Amino acid sequence: MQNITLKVEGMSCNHCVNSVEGALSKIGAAAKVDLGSKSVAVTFDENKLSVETIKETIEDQGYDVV
Ligand SMILES: [Cu+2]
Repeated sequence: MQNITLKVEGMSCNHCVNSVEGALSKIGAAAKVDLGSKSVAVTFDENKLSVETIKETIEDQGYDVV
């Protein structure tokens, strides 16, 4: 398993948290959003998912990975 922390712009409330965490959960990644630091900690299996896929999944929800 691999752990990464991404900076994400645009998340402002619990709806955003649920959108990001839910979308990542659907592709098999465990995510924890921290609104205070505008970051998302993601744990995933690097044999099944790439960082690029995770970034795209977050951006598909309407947020910007910076
Ligand atoms: Cu929101």
